[in-house]
Amino acid sequence: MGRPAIEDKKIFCGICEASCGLIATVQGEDLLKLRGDPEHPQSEGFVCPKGANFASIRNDPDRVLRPLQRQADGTFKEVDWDSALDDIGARLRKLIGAHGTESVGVYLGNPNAWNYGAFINLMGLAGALKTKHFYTASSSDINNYWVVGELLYGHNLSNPFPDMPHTDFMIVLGSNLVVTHGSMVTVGRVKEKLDAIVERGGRVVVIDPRRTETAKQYEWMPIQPDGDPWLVAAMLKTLLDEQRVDEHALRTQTTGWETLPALLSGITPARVEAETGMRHEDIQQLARDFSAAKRAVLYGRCGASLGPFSTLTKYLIDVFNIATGNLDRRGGFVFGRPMIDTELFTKLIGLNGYDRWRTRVDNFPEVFGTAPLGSMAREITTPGKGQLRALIVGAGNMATTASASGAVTEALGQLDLMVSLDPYITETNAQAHYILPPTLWIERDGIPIFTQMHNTVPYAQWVPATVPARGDTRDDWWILDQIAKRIGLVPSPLAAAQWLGKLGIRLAPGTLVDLFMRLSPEGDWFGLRPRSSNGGGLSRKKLYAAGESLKMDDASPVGVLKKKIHHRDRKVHLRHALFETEMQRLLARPTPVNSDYPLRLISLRELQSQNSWLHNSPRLMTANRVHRLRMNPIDAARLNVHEHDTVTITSRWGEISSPVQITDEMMQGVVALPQSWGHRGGWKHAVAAGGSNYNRLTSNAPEEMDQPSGNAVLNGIAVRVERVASDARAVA
Ligand SMILES: Nc1nc2c(c(=O)[nH]1)N[C@H]1C(S)=C(S)[C@@H](COP(=O)(O)OP(=O)(O)OC[C@H]3O[C@@H](n4cnc5c(=O)[nH]c(N)nc54)[C@H](O)[C@@H]3O)O[C@H]1N2
Ligand SMILES: Nc1nc2c(c(=O)[nH]1)N[C@H]1C(S)=C(S)[C@@H](COP(=O)(O)OP(=O)(O)OC[C@H]3O[C@@H](n4cnc5c(=O)[nH]c(N)nc54)[C@H](O)[C@@H]3O)O[C@H]1N2
Ligand code: SF4
Ligand SMILES: [Mo]
Repeated sequence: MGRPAIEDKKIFCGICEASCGLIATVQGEDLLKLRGDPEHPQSEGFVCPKGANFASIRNDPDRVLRPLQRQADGTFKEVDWDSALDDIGARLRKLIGAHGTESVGVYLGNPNAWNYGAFINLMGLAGALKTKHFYTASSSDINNYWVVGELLYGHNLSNPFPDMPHTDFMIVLGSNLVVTHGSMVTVGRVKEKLDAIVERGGRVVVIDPRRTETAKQYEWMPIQPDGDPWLVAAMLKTLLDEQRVDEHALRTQTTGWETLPALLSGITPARVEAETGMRHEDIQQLARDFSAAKRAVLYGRCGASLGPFSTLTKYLIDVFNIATGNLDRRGGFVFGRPMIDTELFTKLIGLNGYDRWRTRVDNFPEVFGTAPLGSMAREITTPGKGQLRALIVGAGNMATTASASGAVTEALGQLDLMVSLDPYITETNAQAHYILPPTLWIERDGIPIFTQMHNTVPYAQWVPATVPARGDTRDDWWILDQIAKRIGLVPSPLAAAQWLGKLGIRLAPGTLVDLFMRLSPEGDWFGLRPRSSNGGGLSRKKLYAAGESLKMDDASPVGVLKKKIHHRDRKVHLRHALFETEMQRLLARPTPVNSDYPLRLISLRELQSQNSWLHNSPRLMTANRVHRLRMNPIDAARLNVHEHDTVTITSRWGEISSPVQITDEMMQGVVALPQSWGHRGGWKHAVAAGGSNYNRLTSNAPEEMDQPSGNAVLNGIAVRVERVASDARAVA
C-alpha cells in the first residue's frame, strides 16, 4: 500500500489570541507543515514562528503519551487509563467522604482559552463539586477586566476592545503588541494595523518602561512601573478641568459621571510626576491630542494589568475612552460580534458575577465564580473546614507562572492528591500523583470561542481535528468527564445536565456548544431562521462543511451599546464605592522608594515563547536564546556590572541569579527579565535552556495583590541587583 495522499486543511492556530488562520499540510497521521492562510478574513496569511513550528511540539519526543503515576522514589511509571482513572476516582471518593466536595479544587490554565471542551468541563467540574477552589490563569492576568466588566457594563465578559483597523489615535499602555499579537483583542496582522494608523495620518503612542519592539516602531513615552493609574487619572482630570470631555456621551451612555471630578480631586501634578516619571505637561498634551482625534482609543494590557492597582487602572482606562466619546464608536472602543452568545451562556449557568462569596482564608471576593490563584497555597496549608486537599490541574504550570512560585510549589507538595492534565512532565506536575496526557489543539476539534468575543473582524470557524491523537492521549474534556463519572458527577453546573447524567446521558461539550450556537443570535435556529448575512445561520455541520472561516461582517458592530450592557437601565455605571476606596488607597500609598531594593523589575515576553510551554522545541528554543536580565547602561555602570556578568536579583521575597544584557531599551531604574523560564522536569530541552524563575521574586501575600480582583502583581517588583561573577560564559 502506498503512502496516504497529501492534503491541505484550513484551520486556525490555537496558541495565542490572534487565532491566525493556517493551512495544515497533512499526510495520513503526519503533520507535514503549517503556513498562514491567505484567505483568512482576519490574519490574511500571517503566521508567527510559534504557529509555523507547532509540528515540533506535536512530534516532541518528550511528550507524555500515556498516563503516568508517580512512584515513591519520585519517578513516573506508565499505567493504563482505566487503572489511573479508577484509582483517582477511589482516592477522590475517600477524600470527599471525609472532607466533602469543597476539599477538591480545579486550576484552569491559559491554553484552555483554545480548548472549549476542557474549559466547559473544568468549569463544570468546579460547579458540580460546588467547590470554592476554582482557580484560573485569569487571576494572574485579567481578573481586573472581569471585575470592571461586571461593575460598568453588568457582565464580566462585556469588555470593549480597540477598533484598531479604523482608529486615528491609539495609546498602547503596557502592551508589546508586535510581539504578543494582542490580548483581549483579536486582530490579525497587528503590526500592519498599527502601521496603517500612522499611514493615514494618525498616531500610535506606546507608554512603557521599556523601548519595546512595538515602542521602537511608533512614538515611545517611558513610564515608571505602576505609574499607569496616575497617568490615566491625570489625563482624565485634564479633560474634565478643561471641559474637553464629551458630555453628550457621558449623559446618554452612563450614570454616575458627575462624581468623576470628586474621584480625581486628590490627583496633583507633583504626585503624578513622582509616580510616573513623566512631565505633567506632556501628559496633559497627550490627553488633549487624544480628545481632539476623531476616533481614538486607549488600550491597556499586561503592563497595566499586573500591578497593585490593576482594577482601578482598568476602570480609569474605560472611563477615559467613554469620556472622550469613543465607546461604541467606529475606530474607538467597541464590542464584538461573537458567533456564540458567550455572555448569555455564562449567565445561564450562573458563572458571571462578582463578590457573591468570599474566599476562606484571605476573604477575597469571588470573581466570575473563581478564587484568586495567589490564595491557593494558603488554602492548601491552612487547616479547617474547606481546606484544599486535592487539585485537578488543567494546563497549568504554576510552579513557574504563579506569583510566589516557590511557596506554590511547596504547597502543591502537601496535597493528598494532585492530578495534572499536561503534555509534559513540568516543574509543576513533577510532584503530581498522576499526569494524564491530553491531545493538543491540532489533534482535537476547535472553535475560537474565547477570542471571538474580541474580534475586530467578526467571523465564524469550527474545525475538526486536523491530525489524530498521538500515542494514548485523550481530549481533556473526555479525561475530565471520566474523572467526574467516577465520583458520580456530570461536569456541568446545570441541574438539567446532572439530571440527564442520572439517566446515563452525558452531553459532550461539542454537542452542547453546537446546540447553544444554533440557538444563539448567529445560529441557524434549526432551520427556522430567515437567510442572513452569514448565509442562513451557523451550525457545526455548516462550519465543518465550509472547511474554512466564514466572514460575518467587515468590522465589529457599533451602535450596539444598549444590547451589550446588562444593567437594567442599559447605561454604563461609572460610580461605585469600590473605585472610591481604591482611589483613596492609591493616594495613601507612599511613592515606592526603598534604598534596599532601588530597582523595579518587569516581565518581558518573547516572540518564540508562549508563557511557559513552548520551550521544549529546539526550533523555537534555539541555541542563541539566553535568559538575561535587561539593564540600562547607567544602572549597570553604577553597579559595576558588565555585559554577560552574572548578577543576583533579590526582592523582599526571594533571590535568583541571571546573566545581564546591557541595553538602552530599558528606562533607568527599571530592569526586565523574560517571564516563565527556569524549567525542571521531563522536558529536557526546556531544562537545558537554563534561566531562572522570575516568580521566585514575586509575592502572593494578600496585601500585595490587587484588592478588588485578587489579581497577582507580577510587574514593578522592587529589587536589588548585585554582581556575583564576571561573564557568565566563563563561569559556566
Ligand atoms: N510571543 C508571545 N506572545 C504572547 C505570550 C507570550 O508569552 N509570548 N503570552 C500571551 C499572553 S498569556 C498574554 S496575557 C498576552 C500579553 O500581551 P502583552 O500585554 O502585550 O504582554 P507583555 O509583552 O507582557 O506586555 C506588557 C508590556 O508592559 C510593559 N510594562 C511592564 N510594567 C509596566 C507598567 O507598570 N506600566 C506600563 N505602562 N507598562 C509596563 C512591559 O515592558 C511590556 O512591554 O500575550 C500573549 N501572547
Ligand atoms: N512573572 C510573570 N508571570 C506571569 C506572567 C507575566 O507576565 N510575568 N503572565 C501571566 C499570564 S498573563 C498568564 S496567562 C499565566 C499563564 O500561566 P499558565 O496558566 O501556567 O499557562 P502556560 O504556561 O501557558 O501553560 C501551562 C501548561 O499547559 C500545558 N498545555 C499546553 N497545551 C495544553 C493542552 O492542550 N491541554 C493540557 N491539558 N495542557 C496543555 C503546557 O504544557 C504547560 O505546562 O502566566 C502568568 N505568569
Ligand atoms: S500569532 Fe499567535 S495565533 Fe498567530 S500563528 Fe503566532 S501563535 Fe499562532
Ligand atoms: Mo495571559
